[in-house]
Amino acid sequence: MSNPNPEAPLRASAPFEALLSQTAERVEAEFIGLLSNGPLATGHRAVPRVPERLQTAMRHAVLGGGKRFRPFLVEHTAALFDVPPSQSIITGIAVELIHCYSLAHDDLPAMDNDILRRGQPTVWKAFDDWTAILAGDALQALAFECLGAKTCHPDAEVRAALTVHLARASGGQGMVGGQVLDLAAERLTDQQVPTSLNAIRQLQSMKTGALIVFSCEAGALLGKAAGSPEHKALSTYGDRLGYAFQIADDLLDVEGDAELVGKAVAKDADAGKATLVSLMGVEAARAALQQTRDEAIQAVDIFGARADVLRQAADFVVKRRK
Ligand code: GRG
Repeated sequence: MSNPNPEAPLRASAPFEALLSQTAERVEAEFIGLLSNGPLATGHRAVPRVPERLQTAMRHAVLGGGKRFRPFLVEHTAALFDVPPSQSIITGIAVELIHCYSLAHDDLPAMDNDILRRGQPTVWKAFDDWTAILAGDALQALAFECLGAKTCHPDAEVRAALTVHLARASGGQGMVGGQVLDLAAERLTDQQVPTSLNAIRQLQSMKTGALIVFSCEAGALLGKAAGSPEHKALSTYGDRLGYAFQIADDLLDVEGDAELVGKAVAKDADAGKATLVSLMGVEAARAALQQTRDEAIQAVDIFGARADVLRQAADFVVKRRK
């Protein structure tokens, strides 16, 4: 479904899937512009051309797939503060660039050694490992360039807050830190393998949760509501949603269809890895997923009916099959 007027406020009454694909179309169009090897559309002067091989690998990593769930969260949390999609999209693009870089690196032979992502060959498989590493590096740099651009937000303090929050969510105390804990537990014999539910939850809240929390808090930051009760509510919502997302991902690894999911499944189980599902069991994991969804929905009570889209997003996470 395409939106004839990209400036138009979002209609929260539209079916959830239609809203999600509306965001996905916006994100795709923005990425095509950003990675078309012209001057970057981030409000800065024209920059030297990106080498063609790098550009092609970056495009492979970001285009043609993905639910774009994180930009969706940015867009719809920002809408609660009357920030239009034409403004919030740049922050959504920044977080999706980080997400895509993390997937390109996670799929490398040195990490998860995956050959399929979003139904396509992974970046290293389509190119080689050094190109995939460097494409991921360049996507990460581009994410922060986006946040520094005036098109992201006219207020430099808001841009600085977004930059600090995204750096923390994606760096050593967030996604990268969680990935290190995960790989260290799997590979280093002198490391304690996290076997308690709490340890796994902590790891996952860094590895997967932090970017989702950022995506939800971004709305409050863009709406100049940092530190407000509304900001706190979105942070709690993001935390619960991130946890639900991870349980659902672990359940998909156990029960999912590789063709639909677009990547290998049963990897964790085959590797004998402790996951939320292996520790709780499938039935208890389903119950925890439902309870976490309820907590996410409750967290946004403060916004009343305006947060209905976010409530639907929590349901989407519970029901997703890919
Ligand atoms: C390499 C620094 C570094 C970090 C990797 C994100 C990540 C950290 C690893 C991915 C492992 C994984 C499968 C985590 C589960 C949650 C997750 C991030 C799933 C993929 O995200 P989706 O479902 O994917 O939003 P799409 O393709 O829709 O964008």
